[in-house]
Amino acid sequence: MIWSELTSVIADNRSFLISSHTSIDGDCAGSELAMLWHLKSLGKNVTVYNHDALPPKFAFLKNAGELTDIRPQGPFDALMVLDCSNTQRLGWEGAENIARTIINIDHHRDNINFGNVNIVRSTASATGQIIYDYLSHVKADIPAEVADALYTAILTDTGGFRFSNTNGSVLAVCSDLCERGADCSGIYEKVYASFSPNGLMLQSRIWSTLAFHNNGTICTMEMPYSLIDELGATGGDSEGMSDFTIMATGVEIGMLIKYGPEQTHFSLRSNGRVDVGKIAKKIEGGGGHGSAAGCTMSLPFAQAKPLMLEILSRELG
Ligand SMILES: [Mn+2]
Repeated sequence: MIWSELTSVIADNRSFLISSHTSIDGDCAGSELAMLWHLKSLGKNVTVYNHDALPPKFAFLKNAGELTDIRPQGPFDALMVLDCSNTQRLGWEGAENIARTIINIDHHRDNINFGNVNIVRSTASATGQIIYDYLSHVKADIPAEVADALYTAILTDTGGFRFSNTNGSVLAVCSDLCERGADCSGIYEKVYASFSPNGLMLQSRIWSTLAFHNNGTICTMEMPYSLIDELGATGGDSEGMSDFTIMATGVEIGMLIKYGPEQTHFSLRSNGRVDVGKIAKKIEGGGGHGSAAGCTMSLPFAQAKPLMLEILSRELG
C-alpha cells in the first residue's frame, strides 16, 4: 500500500469534493465523514456530494448534514471517490471535468483504477477499514465521532459481522474504534433495530406470505408495492426481508417478490449451489452476485411468479 502517494496528493491540493456510489450505504457515509474530518483537520475546503440523499437511519452520525445531494458548482482541485468501482456508479455526470485530480479509494473487486491515485484493496471488509488504516498510518488522533463513522462503515459492510469478510483484522480495528469511543450498541440499535411501527407491520404482512415450493427447495415471500402506502410504511422497511427466504433448512433458492400492476421484481438469494446472478442476468436489466441478485419482469405478478418458479425449478434439476 503506497500511503505516501495519498499523503502527497492531499498535501498538494486545497479544495476537495468527496463522493460515493448511488443509493449510499453505511460504508459510503462513514468513509465520507471520516475523510471529511481528516481533510478539514488539515485546513482543506471540503464538500461532500452524493447523487442520493443519506438514508435517515444514518442521520445520527456527527456532521451527517454535510452529506448533500445538491450538485455543487465546482471546480475543485481534487475529487475523492470512496467505495465506488467506477465513475458511472457515482450516478452523476462530469466527474472527469470537475477536478484536476481524481483520488480513488475502494475495496470492490471490480474497481477499474480510474483515479490518478488509486488505493484499491479488495481484501478490506469496507472502504472504512482502508481509511482507518490510513488515519492510523498518519497517526491521526481519531475522535469518538469519527470512530462512530468508521465503526458504522465496517458494521454495515460486514452485515453486522455476519458475512465472510469478517475476520480477525476487522475485529481488531473495531476493538480499537470501540476503545476510541465508538458507541457500538447504540449504533447497532440505530442501524438495525429502529423500525417504525408501520414498518414492522409491513414486515409482518410480508412474513404472512411465506411459502415453500419444489419439495421445499425454493422459498418465496411477496409484497405488492401498494402495501407500502396502504400501511404508511416506506420502501426501506422491506429491506433485508429477502435474506430470510434462504434461512430455512433445505432451501436452495429464496426470493422476495415485489410487484406493481405491470411489473414484477425478484430479489433472489442462493445458499451457494445455484448462481442466482447468472439467472438474473438472463432477464432484462437483471444482475448481481452468485448469492444475491435481482431482476424485473415486465409481466403482472400472476404470470411472472409461476414463470420464475419454473426457471428456478429447472435450474435445481
Ligand atoms: Mn463498501
